[in-house]
Amino acid sequence: SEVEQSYIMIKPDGVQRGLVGEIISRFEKKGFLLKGLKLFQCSKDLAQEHYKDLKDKPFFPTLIDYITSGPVVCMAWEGDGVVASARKLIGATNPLQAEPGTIRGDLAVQTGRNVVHGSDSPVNGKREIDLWFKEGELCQWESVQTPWLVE
Ligand code: YYY
Ligand code: MG
Repeated sequence: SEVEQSYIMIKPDGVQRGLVGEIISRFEKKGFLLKGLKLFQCSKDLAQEHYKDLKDKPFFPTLIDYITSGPVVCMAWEGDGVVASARKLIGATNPLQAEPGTIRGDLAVQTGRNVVHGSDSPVNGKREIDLWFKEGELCQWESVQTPWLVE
């Protein structure tokens, strides 16, 4: 598919804190199309591959421990401009700097517990969806809302 997709993931703190519905709801209400969704406990290998660009950062080992500390919710969302828009909905990496109204701005206080991940480019959106979802786990479907969202 040529349509832009973003990999959005509710991190273990978001799952433990009962924020799954709240976070999914923000993307649903915005009007993007949900293509894949699962609760998943990931391996260290997968977490390290996902965050491979950060492997030399001092916080990398604790980041991997955190992401593998419990189940995450993996999502693939689709739509024109979804990558940048999702990053706006999510807010700044440091939740204390994230604007009110954003997910991190409303629901978190620390960079190391910032509840949600969003891809930083369409290329990484595709890379991360390929990494986290297997063949057959994404759905091809049309939402009845689409004609009321896109003219
Ligand atoms: O894309 P985003 O999640 O907003 O930030 P990244 O710079 O890609 O870092 C990924 C992840 O790493 C971040 O969500 C929390 C963690 N992290 C950290 O623990 N300490 C930092 N100084 C920077 C990032
Ligand atoms: Mg990032």
